[in-house]
Amino acid sequence: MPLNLSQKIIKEHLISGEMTAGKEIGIRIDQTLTQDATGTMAYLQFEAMGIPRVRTRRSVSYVDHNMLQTDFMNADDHRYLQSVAAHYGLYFSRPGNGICHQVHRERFAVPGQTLLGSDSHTPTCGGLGMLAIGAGGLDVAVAMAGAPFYLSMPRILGVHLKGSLEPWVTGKDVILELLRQLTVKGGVGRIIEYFGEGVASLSVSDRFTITNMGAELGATTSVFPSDEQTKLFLVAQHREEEWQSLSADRDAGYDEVLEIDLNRLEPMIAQPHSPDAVVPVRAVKGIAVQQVCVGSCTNSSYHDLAVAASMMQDRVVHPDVSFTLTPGSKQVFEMIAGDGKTLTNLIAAGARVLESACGPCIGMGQAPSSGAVSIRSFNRNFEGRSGTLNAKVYLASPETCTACALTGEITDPRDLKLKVPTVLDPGKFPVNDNMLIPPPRSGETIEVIRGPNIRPLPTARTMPESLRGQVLLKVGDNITTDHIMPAGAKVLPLRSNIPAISEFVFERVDSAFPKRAKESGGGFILGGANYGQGSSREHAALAPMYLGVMAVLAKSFARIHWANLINFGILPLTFENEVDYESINQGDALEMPHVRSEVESGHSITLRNVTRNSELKMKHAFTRRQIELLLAGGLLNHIRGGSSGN
Ligand code: MIC
Ligand code: SF4
Repeated sequence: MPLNLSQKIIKEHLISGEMTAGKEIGIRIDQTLTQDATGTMAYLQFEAMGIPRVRTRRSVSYVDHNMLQTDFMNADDHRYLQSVAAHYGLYFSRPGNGICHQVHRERFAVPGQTLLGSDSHTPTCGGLGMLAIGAGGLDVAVAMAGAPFYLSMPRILGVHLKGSLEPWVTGKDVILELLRQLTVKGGVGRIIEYFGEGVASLSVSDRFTITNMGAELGATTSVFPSDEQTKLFLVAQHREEEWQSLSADRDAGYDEVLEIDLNRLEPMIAQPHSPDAVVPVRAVKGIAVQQVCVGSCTNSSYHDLAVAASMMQDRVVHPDVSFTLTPGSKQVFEMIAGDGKTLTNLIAAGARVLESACGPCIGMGQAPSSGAVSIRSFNRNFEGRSGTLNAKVYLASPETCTACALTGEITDPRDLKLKVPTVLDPGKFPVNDNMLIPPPRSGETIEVIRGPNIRPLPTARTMPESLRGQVLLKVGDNITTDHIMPAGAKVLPLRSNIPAISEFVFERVDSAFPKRAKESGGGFILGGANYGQGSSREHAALAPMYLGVMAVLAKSFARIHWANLINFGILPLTFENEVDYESINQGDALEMPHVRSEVESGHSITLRNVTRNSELKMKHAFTRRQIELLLAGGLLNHIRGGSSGN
């Protein structure tokens, strides 16, 4: 039977299950990545498994999120990560070496291999023909231990690309158009596979932008064929031997197909506060802009920065605008510094060049002024994520961003009538891996150094026969993990300290939540559709667990968060009858009298609303493996209990 590319890679890595959409499969993981904000937890969990050395082909620990060192906490975490990497046999990418997804694509991604990363934008490497999936840190820790990664077999959505992009239209506009059409829920349970004659016209930088932001569709991952462009990129990275040609079989089918005519696209922009609130730039032109940021793992390649610099040449940033640029990696930084014009032009134009890291994307500095309009080349514009609650963040291509920085208002770059920048990637990138520390041959004697901010992992209790508690919070649709567990410069340093970080759970939604949860001895959360979209941060499950949350009752869940809840022993349940959502209110006392036996034996769970004296049914789609985890109180308990957990 002819296979599409996703099926081919999955088949090659399949350890258990069959490739039928919706059925659980287990796949072998070749590579893993972590970043510092999720990595400390992942390595604490890995350590708890008692395995002497990682069992993957390549595992890399990056430091890119928690880069502001305003006290000892982040620096201590960096030191812990460096020592733990050496001890257990991982590559360590030092702070300053760049954003994990940018560095990984440059130095490690291999077409046809699998990658599991504790960051939701791990699918970026799908731009190079990899099957790259984001997951919670605990799942990544388990993969580092050599166990398979389990997921339900996604549906494969084929995106047929036709034609080629017009000047000033970019990969960012392709993915923004897809977000416009499919919304932030449109990719859930799907792999987005690109095919067709339009693929060849897209540079690998454009492909990476598209696969990166496929995360915003809620997709499991996105993947491009590995072709001549891929080869050129790997040759330029001095890694030609890792290239292989990969694409779907000629007559392969897809579960669904969508067509995009690249020639018909125009510059697009996502409006506040969701990546799918997309309109053409011209529809919102003229809105005054106070900040512009080019960077993040979506758009911080050499190409992106060189285009911005060429547009800024002999011009100056508009007086009302603060314009920041972030080179995605040290390699990109060296290139903009070394080509004799990019960095010089940017500095001369008044741009603020930041260190290679996530920076403003995760609220690590550069919070906009009150009520400011900020135009960013990033991938997420959730409310408050920038660090300023009432800022209005828009997402657009580096070209559109730079046009706004020049004029001080939202501007379609085509309207500036500038010469179209011609930036070609060099035939050879400057490769200097001196900030990547390879794993030592044996790490046993290397001491793992823990600072006082690294606190022991909290443990979950096994599932009791019945659960009783009140609805601690009722929320609507599309609640993000940024709502549940905010990031930013104040909260991120507490990622290794669950008791401390749990004080911030739902801070921007209802700051009294942690106190209420503790005083009531735990309880339930009531959610709408697509609950937990966005980041892979398992703290959005771990911290609520610490506060006593026993179950989340929602209309539907985002994949990674759903898996994280299960991993930490919190029941994610959906309504048998969605209208029941309306009948439950915050503060209602609920009871699941036979939850343990019902989870064990079927798919339906009885929920009593004690306050309203009514009864309804919840359901779940757990596999046998997940049921065992839940009964044990989560994956770590399950592993410690003697079973492999997998
Ligand atoms: C994000 O973009 O939200 C993050 C910060 O990279 C997260 C990971 C995290 O919360 O540490 C992600 O996307 O998974
Ligand atoms: Fe970092 Fe932003 Fe990318 Fe997340 S989305 S990995 S915070 S640059």
